Amino acid sequence: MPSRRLSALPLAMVLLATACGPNAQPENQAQQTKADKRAASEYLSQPLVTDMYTADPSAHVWDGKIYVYPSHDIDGPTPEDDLGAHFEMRDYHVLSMDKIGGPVTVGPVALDVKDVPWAEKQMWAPDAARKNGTYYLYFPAKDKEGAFRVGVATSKNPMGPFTAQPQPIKGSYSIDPSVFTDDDGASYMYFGGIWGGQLQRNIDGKYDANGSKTDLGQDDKPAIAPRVAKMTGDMLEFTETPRAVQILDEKGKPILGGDHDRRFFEASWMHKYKGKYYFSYSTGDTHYLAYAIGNSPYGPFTYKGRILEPVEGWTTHHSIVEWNGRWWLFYADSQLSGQTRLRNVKVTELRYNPDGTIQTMNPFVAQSAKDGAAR
Ligand code: FUB
Repeated sequence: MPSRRLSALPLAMVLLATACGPNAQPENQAQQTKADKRAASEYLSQPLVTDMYTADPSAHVWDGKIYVYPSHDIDGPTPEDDLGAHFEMRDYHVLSMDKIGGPVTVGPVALDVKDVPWAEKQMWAPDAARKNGTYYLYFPAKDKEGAFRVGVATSKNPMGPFTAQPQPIKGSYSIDPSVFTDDDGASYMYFGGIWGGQLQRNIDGKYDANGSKTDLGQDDKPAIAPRVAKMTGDMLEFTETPRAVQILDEKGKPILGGDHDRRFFEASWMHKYKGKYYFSYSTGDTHYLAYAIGNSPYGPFTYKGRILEPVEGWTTHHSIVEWNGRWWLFYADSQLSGQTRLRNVKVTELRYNPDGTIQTMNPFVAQSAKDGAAR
């Protein structure tokens, strides 16, 4: 993915910023010294974990405890490019917390790419689900042909270790799986991402290695849509061919490909609030977290606005979960490293307006707010 000018903490500030995670050092401290300076107090929230780099946090509350399923960023050798080749992740670790703001436990390796028979590399943003006492870890990875597929692995423990199914989910493609279970017990997987996520190379559900590198290049046509598919009762397969998730503007027209401030890029998440379905996502190259509301898990969804303004680093990816009667946004930025490929997960409270819209947040604390706090 392209670089933006980054800024981050000097090492001293990083050490001060080790909010609630274990106190070991990040894997690649040398990178921090390259970064520009930004005080920890300028960020809306602090990294949950500082002894490893984490991104793409998918949070769930099970039996009152918070579990976060993140990507595990590593500092690999591949240069940064527009297709995210520099995101070279090879395994997952699960985080857990008894309460938000409390200590964070980092689990051991929950799944390693070497233990997934069909996968070769790039273990990107995962999600998890629970059904009948089994935990399901859903993850995208590139297969031996270089095509992203979505795999599933199971465990009796939310922290893993997970055992992968021998094949990816039939009919799956692209990245960023996110599984939502509705009140009636039916589960749906939302997925997809353009550019490096390859959605534009899977228009008919079949991978075209020579397809476009970015999007369809048709700015006046509906943007490429994320996908949704209902899961089978055993949570291991799709019951149907994935369908397009329609995101409409206020006039009921599809958001167009050229509308980079609002069109879907990656990082699908679904949550339900007061009987409505909230589909949220990243706009990628414009760096927003946006959301749209609908009346069915299949949509259509009407665009409503932004949840989060751009963070430090090229990309963020989020989840939204209710815990203890309040709603929380988990997201990531590059505060610790100043580098897009080495991110850290965070959490902050998410607030609704009385009409059900979400209050837009700024990932940086405004100067006026800081002045007020200092008085
Ligand atoms: O972490 C790798 C990729 O970057 C994810 O799959 C995307 O959502 C973006 O965060």
